[in-house]
Parts: sequence; C-alpha cells; structure tokens
Amino acid sequence: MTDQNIPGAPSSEEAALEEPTTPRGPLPPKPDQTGPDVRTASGAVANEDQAVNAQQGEWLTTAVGVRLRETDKSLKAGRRGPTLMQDHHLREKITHFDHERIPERVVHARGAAAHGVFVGYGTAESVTSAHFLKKDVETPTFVRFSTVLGSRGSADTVRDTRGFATKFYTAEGNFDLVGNNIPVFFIQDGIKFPDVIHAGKPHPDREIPQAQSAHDTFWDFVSLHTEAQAHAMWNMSDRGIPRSFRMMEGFGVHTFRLVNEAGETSLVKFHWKPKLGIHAQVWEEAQITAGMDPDFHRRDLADAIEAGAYPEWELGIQVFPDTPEQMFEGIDLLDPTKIVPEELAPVQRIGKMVLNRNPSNYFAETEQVAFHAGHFVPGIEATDDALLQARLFSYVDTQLTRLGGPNFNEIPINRPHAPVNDMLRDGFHQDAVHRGVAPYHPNSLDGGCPFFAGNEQHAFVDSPVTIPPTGGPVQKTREQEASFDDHFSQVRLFWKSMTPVEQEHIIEAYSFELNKCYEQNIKARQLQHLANIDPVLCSGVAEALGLPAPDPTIELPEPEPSPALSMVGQSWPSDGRMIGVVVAPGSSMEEIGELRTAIFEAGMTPLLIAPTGGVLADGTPGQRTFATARSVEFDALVVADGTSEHAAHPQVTLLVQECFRHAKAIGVWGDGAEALTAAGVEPSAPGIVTADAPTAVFEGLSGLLPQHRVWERLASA
Ligand code: HDE
Repeated sequence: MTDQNIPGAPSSEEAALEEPTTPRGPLPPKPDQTGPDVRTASGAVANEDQAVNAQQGEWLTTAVGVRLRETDKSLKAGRRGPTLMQDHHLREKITHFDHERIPERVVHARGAAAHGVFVGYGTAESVTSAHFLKKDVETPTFVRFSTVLGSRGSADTVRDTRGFATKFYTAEGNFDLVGNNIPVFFIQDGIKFPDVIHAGKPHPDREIPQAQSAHDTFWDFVSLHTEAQAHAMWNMSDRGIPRSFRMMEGFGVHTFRLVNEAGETSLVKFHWKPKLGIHAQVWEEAQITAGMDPDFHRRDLADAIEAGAYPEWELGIQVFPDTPEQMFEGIDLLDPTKIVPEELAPVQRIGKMVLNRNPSNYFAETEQVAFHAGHFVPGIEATDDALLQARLFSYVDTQLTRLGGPNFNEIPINRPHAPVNDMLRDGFHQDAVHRGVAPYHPNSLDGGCPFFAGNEQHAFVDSPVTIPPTGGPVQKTREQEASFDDHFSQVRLFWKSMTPVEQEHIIEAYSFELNKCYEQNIKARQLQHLANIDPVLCSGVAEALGLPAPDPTIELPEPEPSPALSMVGQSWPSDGRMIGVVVAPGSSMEEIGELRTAIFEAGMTPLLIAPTGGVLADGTPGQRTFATARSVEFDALVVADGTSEHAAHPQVTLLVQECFRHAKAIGVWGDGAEALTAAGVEPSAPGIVTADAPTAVFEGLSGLLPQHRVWERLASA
C-alpha cells in the first residue's frame, strides 16, 4: 500500500509544494484533544464539532492502533500461573499509568480555568498599538485562577493570594497577563522569591501545614521583611478569602510600558474589574467550606459557566507619564509593593472579558497551560521592575521540568492562534514535522527565508529606553532606590481605608495566624510592625495574643484614605447568587414554585433543602437534605411556610444560626418564622425579611443581596 491510498494523506505533489519557510498555522488538534477554540462574543464555539468523548470508535486498541480482545485479564502461563513478560498490553497499560503525573507547579499548583473571549473597546488606542485592544477586536482567552501556597489537592477556600492568569490568543501572538487578586507583592526583587516561597510552603521537616500562611516560617519571613507588610495586610484582609473567583479583582501588579503607533510610551498598571463586584467569605465560612466542599471555587466557576451565568471582567489601565524618574505623585512605579490609589489615577476601561466555556479536559488544558510573564505583543513591554525582570526568566525555565522539555508551546492549549515560523528545532515532545534543510538565518537554501518584519508588518520592536532612564553612567550594583525603603505608609493607607467591620476582620486574621505560631520572638517582632502601622490594629492583635502592645518606633503621616480599597458600601449585581430554601412535606408546592420562578427570573439559583432525599410532592427535585446542606453554599436563606414540624431540627437551627452569624439575608413566610424562634434569631434583626407570601419574601431579599451581606448585623459595622 502506498501513501496515496490512505484517505486524507497529502499526495507527494502537495507535500512538495509546501515551502519550508511557510508560516506554520496552529497545529491541528489531535482527534482526542480540543485546543483553544476560536470564539465569538456571543459564545459560539467555532470548532465545536471537534468536541469528543473519552473513547471514540468501535474497538479498543493499543496506543499504536492494534485492536484488543481483552483488557481486564493479563496473559498468564495457565489459569494459576505467573504473568508473562510478553503481555504487551499489560506492560503498555501499566507503564503509561506509572507516568501519568507531572510535577505540580512549584507555586500556584491548585487552580481552575475557563475559556473566554476578550473584546477591545478601542479606548487604549492612544497609548498602545496592540491590535487586540482595538475597538471590537475579539480575542480568545484562557484564564487560570489559583491559590499560591497549597498543593494540587488542597482546599480552595484557604486564606491566600489568588492567581489570575490570562492568556490572550491575539492575532499578533500570545499575550499573557499573569496577575494576582492582590495588587502588591511580598518582595521588591525577584531574587527573594525562593525565600518567601520556602517560608510560606509547609515546613520541610513534617510537611505541615498545608496551604496555610498561619505558621512560624511564614511569619518569621514577614516579620523579618518590612517590605512584606503591605502584601501580608492585604492577605489578612477579606481579599484573602474570596467568595468566588468570579468576584475577585485582578491586577498586573507591576508597572508595564505601553507603546503607541507613533512610538510614544506610557507607563501603566493593569486591573481586572469584576462585573459582580468584590466579595469575600467570612472566616468561619471559609473554614467550614474547606471541609464541606474543598472544591468550592472550582465548582462555583464551572457551575456558573455551565448555567450560562458567564463571569465578566472589564480590563482597565491606570496611565502614568513615562518620565525618567518613573514616579507618580511620590510613588515609585517600579516598586511592586506599592499601589497607586485609584483616586489619584482612575482606572480607565479598555475592554471586556467573558468566560463562556469550561475546559473539556483538566490535564490537557488547566494543568498543561504554561503562562509566561514575558509573553508580550507589539505595543506592550516590560519595565525595569526588578521583580518582573526575574519573572521574565522563571516562567520558561520552570516549564522545562514541569512540562518535560522545551516544546511546551506546541501543546494545544499553549499554541498561539497566530502563525508560527520559528527556528526552534527538535527536543523532547517535538510535535511539528518541520521541512527544509536550513533552520538558521540567514540562509540561501530555504529561499533565504524567513524575513524580518518591520514596523509596517507590526513587528515587536523594543522601545529605545535609556538605561538608566535619567542617563549618565551605569554602575553595577546590588542596591535599590531609597524610595523602596518606605515599607509602612501604604500599609497604613490600606488599613485606614477599611470600614470598621473590615478592620475587625483584619485584626481577627492576624490574631488567628499569629496564635498559630509557636515562636514568641516572631509574634513580638510582628506586633512591633503592627504598632508602626497603627496602634489600634496593634492593640487588638496584642490582646488576642495575650502580649503587651509595643509603642510605635516610627512616626507616619496621616494618609488620605482610598475608598476604592474597601469592599463594603457599594451595590453590585446579584446574578448567579445561590438561595437556600428550607421546605418540608407541609409546604405548598405552588408557593415553592412561585418562589423558584422569581429566583430564576432574577438570574439566581434556588437550592431546595428538604428533610430527606427524593423528589418533593409535585415532582420538583430537592437538591439538598437537612443532613447534606450547609450554610456556606448559600448567599441567602429562605424558610418556607409548612416547615413548623421541622422548625427545631438541629440542622435547620444550624443553617439559620450560621446564616445569621455570617450576616446573610434570611427570609421567612408563614410558619417558617418558627425556625427563627428555635434558632434564637429576632425577626426584627437587620436583614430578616418576614412577609406573608414567598414572592414578597424574595423581593425583600433582592433588596439586600446587592450589598453582599447585611453589614449592620455585624457588631462594629
Ligand atoms: Fe509567579 N510563578 N513568580 N508571580 N505566578 C509561577 O510559573 C515567579 C509573581 C503568578 O496559572 C510559576 O508556570 C517568580 C508575581 C501566577 O499557571 C513560576 C516570581 C505574580 C502564576 C513563577 C513570581 C505572580 C504564577 C510556577 C518573582 C503576580 C500561576 C508555575 C520574581 C503579578 C500561573 C509556572 C498559572 C506561577 C515564578 C512572582 C503570579 C515558578 C520567580 C509578582 C498567577 O515560574
């Protein structure tokens, strides 16, 4: 049989026509792998027909296509005899299994991801030539959210920073915005990254605690590094325990340089603004969730997308003039432990991202995606931020171990949608079958190609930035600017910008974490830093630790608070919120139906909680039983009429009390009110809605949900 007889194989004539230097498009997906799809804003998937199931075709085969007659029993010398070495299928099956795991990410190991589409508003055109930011240009994206410290199997709701990494498959190549949900970082220079991570990861002797910053080595590092105080305070705030990935801001952290068509440069900071607002769990909820549903955030993201409640963010930039000093209002733009308050430089919206498709295979996509802080497209460049500079090296380097060689950009999820015509060759897992004989430049054999692109072809051109920007001779040094030494004024700014309830949460978080430390020196050292940040903060934590509050050793100016840093006091859409509804056989199914319809119509999801499993009287499925429901799943709770027989059930009491304690809205009608009495909750308390009909109850709840919680219920709000 010759090649020409095989359907779909290129004829030798076709093959010969292909120029060795013809740009190679994205490699076609293998039949069992769907790569990043070309999507439209409406969410349609261009190659949906390639969606495949795990098994295809009629016959089970070996890896090389030989049909098998058995996969459950190995080949043996007789029924009771030893297994034969010649059993190829046994060896292939076990060998492949033995090598199924790859090293988890050295940081950000635990993550969840989704596909989406980004649409440019065109509002950034005056500052950048990046094509994907032009008006109405649609760009497919893939976003991976993560925690930093925990292993791949750790819980989602631990107190930690969250990664927010976005790959834009632009027409000009991939741009990766590898950010976090916290706009400042622990350290100012990348050379310290191994130190901070060694301190944050579990102790090397017993490998505990998992996914926690509440331990000695972490606070040893933080208390020995005043530059880490800003990030530590953000982590101790409610930002460290988000309600959902969908309700987090994202930040590029560093300052980046944008270049417009005329070659003019600006400095910018990137922000992602979630449509649903910024919301957190309360600490007790986060702790319960870690046990009840360690996959809480992962599930929430996947469920929302599956239900069509697509999460949305607007991309924004703060723009600063690219002056030689690279300072703005006294803030050093190259210092990644500092923010520029939005009140000083507004966040200007430049595009919108919608996440509209779940990955079809966790390993192929979420695990194998490789982000790189140095993947820029024309119009966006790095600055000299010493943290960013180290990242430019690290993100390629780490994939060599994690993804097993230098060809990780050929893995479907990493392939650009722009044509590739590189001269990189060979190596482990090389997927491309390169043609030609001259992968070097210049050459006179493969047509002298490829050629260099110029400005007209929109090549990536590094801006001619003077180093140092202020000119003059450059001296090799391991020092940094004096402005990097101010480690406290912005931490105080953050603290002073919080509402009383947020401040109380911060005190509780420091108290929890430091009480988990054994070393008294560490607690005392950290208390001294807190005293320098704010005496009220310090005395609150000192009291919880049972230690004296030290006096400040430095004097800080009173900062102008930045209200944009607070998560309380604004109103947000409540799409996708979960409403728990306690029902019982005595409830009217007609009324429950009315309530469910009202909840669905408002874009939220009802979860019916019945005494036992099975369907309710009219065939409506009850999603939870008293035994399986826990308050952490809900944003608000309703207790229906007809539940009086179960009003004092311990699980119902627990639900009501937890929702009350966690400042969630609670609604009751009819004898549902008895559950309040049994739980010791006053119907006149803030955020309790009592009405005579289910729709009126829901109307009352709908007025409360946009604030996320009933803040006035919490003592000091
Ligand atoms: Fe990362 N970081 N990082 N990082 N980072 C990684 O890359 C590193 C930093 C961030 O979902 C690693 O592929 C160094 C800042 C996210 O796949 C590694 C330094 C910010 C993710 C790495 C930093 C981040 C990573 C591990 C200091 C916010 C997850 C696996 C110089 C702006 C990406 C990998 C994903 C992952 C190194 C600092 C965000 C080892 C050396 C600052 C969201 O390359």
